[in-house]
Parts: sequence; structure tokens; C-alpha cells
Amino acid sequence: MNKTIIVSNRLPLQVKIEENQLNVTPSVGGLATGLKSVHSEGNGLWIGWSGVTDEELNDELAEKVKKAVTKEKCATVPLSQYDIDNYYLGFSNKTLWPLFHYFMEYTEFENEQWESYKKVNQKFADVVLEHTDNGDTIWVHDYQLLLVPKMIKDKRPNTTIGFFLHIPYPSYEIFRTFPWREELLHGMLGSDLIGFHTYDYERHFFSSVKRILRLEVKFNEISYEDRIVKVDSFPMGIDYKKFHEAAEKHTNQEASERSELQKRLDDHLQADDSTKLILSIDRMDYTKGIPNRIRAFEYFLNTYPEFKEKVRLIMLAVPSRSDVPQYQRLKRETDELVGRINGQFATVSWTPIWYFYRSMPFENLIDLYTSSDVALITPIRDGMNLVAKEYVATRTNKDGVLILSEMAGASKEMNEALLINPNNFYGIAKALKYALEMSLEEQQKRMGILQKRLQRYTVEKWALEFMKTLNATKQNNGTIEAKKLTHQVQKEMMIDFNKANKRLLFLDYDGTLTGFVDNPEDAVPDEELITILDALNNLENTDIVIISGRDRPTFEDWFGNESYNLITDHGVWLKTKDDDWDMIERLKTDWMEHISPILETFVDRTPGTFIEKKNYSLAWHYRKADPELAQIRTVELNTVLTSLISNNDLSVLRGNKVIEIKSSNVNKGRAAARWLAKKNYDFVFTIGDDWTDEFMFDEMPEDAYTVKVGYKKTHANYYIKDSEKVRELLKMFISK
Ligand code: GDG
Repeated sequence: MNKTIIVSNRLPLQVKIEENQLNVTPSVGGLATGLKSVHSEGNGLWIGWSGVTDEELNDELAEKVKKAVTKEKCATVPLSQYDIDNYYLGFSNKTLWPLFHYFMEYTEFENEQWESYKKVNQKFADVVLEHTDNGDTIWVHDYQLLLVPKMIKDKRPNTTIGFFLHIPYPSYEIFRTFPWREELLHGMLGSDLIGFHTYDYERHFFSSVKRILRLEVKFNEISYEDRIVKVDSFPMGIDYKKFHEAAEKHTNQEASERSELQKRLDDHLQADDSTKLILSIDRMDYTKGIPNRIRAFEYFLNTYPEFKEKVRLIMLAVPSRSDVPQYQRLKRETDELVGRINGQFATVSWTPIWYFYRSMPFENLIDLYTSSDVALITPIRDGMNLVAKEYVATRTNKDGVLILSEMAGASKEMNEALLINPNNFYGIAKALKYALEMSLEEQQKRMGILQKRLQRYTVEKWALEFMKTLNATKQNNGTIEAKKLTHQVQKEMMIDFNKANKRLLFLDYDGTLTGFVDNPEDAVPDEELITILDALNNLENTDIVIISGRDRPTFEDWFGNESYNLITDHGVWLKTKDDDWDMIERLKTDWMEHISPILETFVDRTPGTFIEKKNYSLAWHYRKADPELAQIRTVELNTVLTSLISNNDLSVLRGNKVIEIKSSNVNKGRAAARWLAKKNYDFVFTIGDDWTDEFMFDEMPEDAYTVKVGYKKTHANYYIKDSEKVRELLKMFISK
């Protein structure tokens, strides 16, 4: 039975060892809740680190941990203290975290940590591989494991892999500074589905993929090697019911049941009708905008002094990554700011900021959420921010106001909050005033809409939607699988080849016999290729025809000394083995002088593009141009050309990063059909990589083997990965 495996840095368990005694308890975080049903289904498994290093475990304890986590349907990835220092505290938290949150000045690029990151990602992949069979579904989580999808896919291509990034994906201008950017992108592209919280992150990812790897992106699909990688946004929700019900229970509490914290909160709230509480909760992290918030609060008190002694900011900052210097500095800065402001504004009966640097039990969190009139969430950058959503879920009377930074992913779906720019103190102060004075009617209207959405799109729904989309990629890639030129098909093809009496092979040149190069003139045939072609050409009862859009002089130059059959200029010129060249289509070229200047204006406006003037066609190459600009220009050029050529016998062909204009009564298909009519071939093989080769595929007899290089929509029967694989295939013909 196929299973689903979840992979994350930490297991959803608290593993504690005290005096050689092991204590394992499930953790109650949002992710664990959301993935509960995915994890508990069938023989589901969760793979991650237990939180205990190798050094803290002896053999006996390690065995105990293994047993205990297995009972919880989990498997551990053993990590040493060195791994944690370098892969986790180092590369994950000192490189990826700041870089992806746009904190370039905090980002360290240390080779030793990168090496450790790779090694640990491999450790995770190895444990996954140990537990995986073909057909399984694997869902990898977050920035600590960006390389894992590829590590799994390379070894087990028949698994379905999803990846979700919980933090922002930065803009290309940030990501391009990363020294190992290609490797990271390839790592992620090992997935079949990549998920982000928002469409903006998705957009930035596409931009990196297009610019750095030069891959083709269509809508939200990336053509990658022989697969399609789908990318989509899935805004993570919360366990709405849990927070809402806890808040309801809290409202109905007897006085005696109240916590100490609740009593203190009540003291403040009951002091005066107009006293209000403002709440913020976050991990002590520089991305969360804690100093900004305090300064903005100071600005607020100075600008609107009427609120002094009336409002209090309750700030819960949960200790986090306190070994990292930037976090230590942030802690110091926060302590100082709170001290300064409290010192400056406090009266005998009022301190403006209540500051807790610790974590609190869930019940106290509910005390805070339900007692606060305003939640002030001001991150500088935040992938999503669940605190904002939790506050909304606890407002059982639909009162209260959420002030939320537009830099948090959550802002994209929480329009009814008061959205602020966390760097604009004036804006924050104004929003605070507005929130504190907002009518109950307006509060309830806004809160009602926010709650409705959160109630519908919960964390469970988020997980199910992701899984549904991931499962759908199986069908998507399944149809490609069916067309792949598998070993079995190759075997059958060789049997047909061997028993045939008259064989014909049509071979496209660029992108098929050779890989792509930046300058077309650099694609000179290498020694290996000539050896293969010579051997094919010498086979008995076998005609090979190299058929290309290249011009005749180029092929004369490259193959002048060989006795191959050649068709150039998309089918204008033909050279039969030892004969001379023959023009098989008569063509006009007077149109070129009109079209050339138009193409030149596109070259001028699109750096990196150039025109190739062939004898019978004009080609505008854009493979070296900025992919996004090129995309816009190709649409423009197409529109211009379509209106121009409607009265001429010209056609526009879109090849692989090239647009070619040529006479429409010539194409590779017509030339190939003419050749086919010469003899009664009983084995026909045609291979090519781009649009212009589709004409050939269309003209082939039904029993021909037609093969497309690279995965794209095609009329060919089969596809093959790249030109390297093409050469391997051609060698098979020779060896038999
Ligand atoms: C990352 C991304 C993204 C906080 N203090 C206490 C406590 N919490 C709980 C909250 C909330 C969670 O921690 C914090 O979640 P956030 O989403 O706000 O932030 P990150 O930890 O930075 O999470 C973020 C998230 O991943 C999910 O994809 O939204 O953008 O940075 O659930 O309630 N819980 C308890 N005591 C506390 O003192 N019990």
C-alpha cells in the first residue's frame, strides 16, 4: 500500500531525557494539527529530528528513542551537535532565514556551513529513502530542507514529492546574491509541487527560476528536465475551532477559575471604562519588528497624550535562537527600549508596557487574546503570521481590532484588518488611534468577515488542499510517463530496426544532436558526434538525413567532407549523399528587406537578442535576453508580424528561444514527406526538439518512431530527456 511521508526539521514530538529517563509527548503546534489527518492515514510516517543530539544519547537511549517515536508513527534523523551548530543554527538561521526575510546585512555566507547543510539534507533524504517505495507521496517542509526533494527524486523518480516553504521567498534581486543559488533551485525543483503562502512568493520564485536556470514557465508550471513542476500558493490557516472554543470556555469561567495573569489583566481593564489593552505576541526575532513597534507606541503616546494612563501595550516575546548574536542584540535593544519608555511615561498607577520575555502555556495565551482590545502585529517581513489569525479566532463577540503589517503574508487575505507599513510610525500611531476609537459596529463588521474566512480555510483545509493538488500532479506527470521512451520501448524499437530492410532516420541538428549553446555558430559538431553519424551513415540499408533550419553554407562548412544526406533552410536545399546541392523549393526573399528593420528595432530594445540572417529566413534569437522582458517582446513581435505577413506567403515559427520568419510553403514536414516517397521504407525514425520539427512528426507514417527531445506538448509518440540521451540512443542503432 502506498503511503504518505511528511518530512520536517523537527518531529511533532517533545523528546526529553531526564536522569536517563525518556519522556516523549506529542507537540500541539499548528503544523502538527493541520497534518494530523495526513499523518494518521494508512501507514503514514513523519520523519525529522527528535531534538536530542547524538552526543546526548547512548546506545540504549537511542534505541529507546527509536522505539518511542516509532510508536508515534515517526522516524528520527540522527543529528550531531556539529550538525545542529552548522546546518541549523548556522546555515538555516544565519544564512537562509535572514536572506529570505530581506535582512541582507545579517546574512553570512560560510562555506563550512553550506557543506554541513548539504550533508544534513542528505541525512534526511537517506532516512526518507530507507522508508520509501515507488508510488509513495512525500511532503517536505521548509527552508531547512530545500535540497531534499531533488535528493529523493534522483533516487526514486517514481515518488510524488511536494515541498512547502513556510517563510517568504525573496525577490530575484535578493536571491541572486546567494552563492549557491543554482543548487538550491535544483534542490527545490526535485518536487512535483512547490507551495508558498502567497502569490507574491510564487512570482518571485518564477522570476529566479527563469533568470537563473533559464527554464520555461507557463502559467504556474515549470518544464524541468522531463517533468512538469507545478507551483501554487496555499495560505496556511489555523485550528480555528481550538482557539474559538477555548475562548468561549474562557468567557464562561468562574472567578475562581481565573489565572493569575487574567486577574492582573482584569485589574487593569476594570480600572476605568476607557482603559484598553493592546497586545503583541511573537518569537523574539528581528523579522517581527519588535523595536519598531515599541518606537511607534512611544510616538503614539507623544502624539496623542490623551491615551496616557488609558492604554497599555502587553508584549509577549518568546525566546528564540538566543545563541545567535543578532538575536542577543535584539533582546538587549528591546530591554532598553521598554525600560526607556516605561521610565519616561510611567506613573504610580500605570506602566505603559508590560513586557514578558518567556513562553506561556496555551491557557495564558487565550487570556491575552481574549482580554485585548487591539492586536498590534508589525513584522518587517513574515511568511504568514499565525498570531494575527489566532487573535481573530478568539474574538467570540466579534469585537476587537487587528492592526497588521502589510509585510506579513497574512495581510494578503486579511483586508478587513487595519493594514500598516511597519516602518511608518506616523501610520501606525494613526491606526492605533483609529482602532482604539472604532465603533463596536465597525469592529464587528470587520471581525465577522475575517472570522468567516478563517473558519473556512483552516489549517486542515490547507493541508488537504495541498495534498489534493499534489495528488493531481500524478496524473499530469503520468501522461508524460506514458510517452517516455522507456527501455522497453527502446528494446522493441531495436527489434523492428534489426528486422527492417529499408531504414530511414530523420535527425534534427540543434538541440537534438547537440545541446544548446549561447551563439548558434558555436554549435560545431564535435568528434563524438561525427563518429556516431559516420557509423550510422555506413550502416547497410539505412538512410540518415540531417534535417535542419540551418542555412546551406553552415552545413557545407560543417559537413562538407562527409557524405551525409542533408536538408537545410527548413527544406529549401537538399544534398543527397555524394551528389551536389539541389534546391527543392523555390523561394522569394524580397520580403526580408521589409522585415529586417522591424526585427532590428526589437534588437535595439531588447538587450541580449540578435538577428540571424539565413538565405531564406530571418531568425530573432532571444535566449540570452532577460527572460521576462523577452516574454513581453515575443508577444509584441508576434502581434506586429501577424499583421504584417497576412498578405504575404510568410509564416512565423516559434522555436526554442527563437522566432523565425520564412516563406510559408516550406517546412521540414514537406521536405521529409518528399524524401519518404522515394523508397518503401519499413523502419522510420524521426527525432527533433522544437516547434519546427512538429511538421515532420505530422508527416510520418503511423508506425514510425517519432521522438521529441525534452518535455513539451508534442505530436511525437515519445519523448527523451536531452541531447546526451539522444546520442546514447543513436549508439544503440550502431551497436546492433
Ligand atoms: C513561521 C513563519 C508562518 C507564540 N508564543 C507562544 C505560543 N506561540 C505560538 C502562536 C503561533 C506560533 O507560536 C507562532 O507562529 P507565527 O506564524 O506567528 O510565526 P513563526 O514562529 O515565525 O512561524 C510564519 C509560520 O511559520 C507557519 O507557516 O506563519 O510566517 O515565520 O501559533 O500561538 N504558543 C504558546 N505559548 C507562547 O508563549 N503556547
